[in-house]
Amino acid sequence: MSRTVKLSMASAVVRFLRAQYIRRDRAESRLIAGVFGIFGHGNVTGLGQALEEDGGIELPFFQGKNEQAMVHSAVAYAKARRRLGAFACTTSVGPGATNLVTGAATATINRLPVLLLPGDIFAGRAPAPVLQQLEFAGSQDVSVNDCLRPVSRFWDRLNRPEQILSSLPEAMRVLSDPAETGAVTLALPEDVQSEAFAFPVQFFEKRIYEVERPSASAASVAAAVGWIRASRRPLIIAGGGVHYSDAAGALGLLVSATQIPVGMTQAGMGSVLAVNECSLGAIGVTGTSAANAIANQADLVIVVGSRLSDFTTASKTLFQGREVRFIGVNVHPMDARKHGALPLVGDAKAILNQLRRGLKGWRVAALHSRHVARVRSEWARTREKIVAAGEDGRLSQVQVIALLNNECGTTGTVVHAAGGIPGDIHKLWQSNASNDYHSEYGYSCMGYEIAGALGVKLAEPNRRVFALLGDGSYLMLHSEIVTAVQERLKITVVLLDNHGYGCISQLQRSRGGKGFGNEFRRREAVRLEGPWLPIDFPKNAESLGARSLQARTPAELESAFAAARRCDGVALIYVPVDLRDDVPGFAWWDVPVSGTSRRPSVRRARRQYDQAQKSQRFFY
Ligand SMILES: Cc1ncc(C[n+]2csc(CCOP(=O)(O)OP(=O)(O)O)c2C)c(N)n1
Ligand SMILES: [Mg+2]
Repeated sequence: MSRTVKLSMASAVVRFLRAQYIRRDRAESRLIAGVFGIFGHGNVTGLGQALEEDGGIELPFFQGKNEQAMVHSAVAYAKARRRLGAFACTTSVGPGATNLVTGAATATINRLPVLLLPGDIFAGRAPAPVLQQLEFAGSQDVSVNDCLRPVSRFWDRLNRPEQILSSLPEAMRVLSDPAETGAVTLALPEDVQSEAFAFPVQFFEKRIYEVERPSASAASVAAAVGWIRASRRPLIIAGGGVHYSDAAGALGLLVSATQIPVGMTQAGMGSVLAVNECSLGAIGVTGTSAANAIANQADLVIVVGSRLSDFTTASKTLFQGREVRFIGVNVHPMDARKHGALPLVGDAKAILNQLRRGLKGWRVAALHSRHVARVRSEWARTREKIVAAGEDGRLSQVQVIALLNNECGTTGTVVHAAGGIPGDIHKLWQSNASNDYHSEYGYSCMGYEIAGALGVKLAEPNRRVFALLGDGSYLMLHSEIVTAVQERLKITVVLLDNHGYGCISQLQRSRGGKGFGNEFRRREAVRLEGPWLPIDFPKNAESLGARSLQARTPAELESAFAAARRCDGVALIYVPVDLRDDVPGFAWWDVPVSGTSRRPSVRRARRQYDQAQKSQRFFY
């Protein structure tokens, strides 16, 4: 008989998590690096007690201020760690648990590991309905935690302490598997957390989850090599999978050997640096003129680690080459086969090395390289014009981006997620380091930025970390400023205030609409068309413990950066900017315009929409 130890179920969870490790390429680290938490009656005497007694330095506790934000921090941590480490998030029952849903979706869509441990209603049901229990008349086997099922890659409710013996190893398998990973939810009924049970001692021994680097089959690599050798205008799309698999080096070698140009998705930025003569920068709806011109005529697109979202494919209008075909390099078979691609299923680094060996001695035609050089220099000239200072001397959003790009150099990382910023920064950013650009554009979740910056700083303490966000995102979720102050984490928040949901307002107007519901104005008569709301963002940040700085001109921004550099804690740089759309776009985005309207501008926009839709292509 195996030896046992009597523990509360919550203590057993904590002791188990402390002993889990992840390893890739012989580098080993803790799979669960720490726990974010907010306590309530649903977890304080269970998991809270267990963390206090058994967490130790191996499982440090960080106090969240909003459950959604905790998951954002955890997502950002996992992304910065290239999935070689994750955080757990513990919550109470009810609202604490449902606040996790948006964070869980953010994790899952970005394929990033996060362990969610919401408290749940009593398994024993004696006091039912417990405080915050939403009852379902048709079943007593449902709680609000079931909302987490469709946004989780693994979901379980542990109604008996011994269920963790089978459930926790499965949860760890999913967290550490590159193809399966995402949010993993273990709902922990509050009575079960506290229940004592004799667990086998062996359960708490060290376990290592090895992240393998599976290669693609020789036959599929040979077929892909044949396609590439036969191509005249090939293009590589680098997505987040390049970073997750730590494959930027392998991509660099392939590209320098073959001269195939590279366009990058939001998640793939930094895969090749701006100085690389094969870098076309951003691709897609928010892409550069260079990347989109090459994509438009490509006869072969090699997609590496991308989900091919509508922003990357310009809603399926980007690839107009008559006989264009696709090769899909991806650890997930679903993504590898998108656009009817020849699938190379496996690890990006391993497969890029296979392709390089297969392509030995081959490089793209000189004609293609000359075309790439031409569109690159055209784009460089266009970019210069876009970021040039305006005549009024006031800072614009694009100038802030260009100056922040300089400020980051090789040692800083920008974190962004939603609003007008992602589009402009994707197009204009010039990566000086592979990890200088952290975008959450899978879910593009407002409010990710500051919490995300905190997560990046925990993962990469030696980097300078900047959260770049709009006033709307700030208003939605800035509470983790307090957590950063609490943890003495140095982060710099750059807040661009355009008095509203600017990018949505621009979208509305660009589709023939009148400004409606997107500006931060007081109500006048029936509409929000009165004076601007007097929001004092610098004071708000200061009240939370941040140092506030302001900048209205490029010179003021430079000195604010210098002051932020000297500041040990959280600094907020407040920059008022205009609500204007002067950055050119080089691709279409499918946003349906009303089929009928009293406004002539909307009817015109609908005709343009119908026309543009004709360029959509489907590949099987
Ligand atoms: C949680 C969430 N709610 C709504 C949206 C839709 N949305 C995208 S951008 C945006 C406006 C963001 O405003 P702000 O942060 O000020 O940036 P701006 O558009 O002004 O640049 C909205 C409402 C979203 N992406 N995320
Ligand atoms: Mg705004």
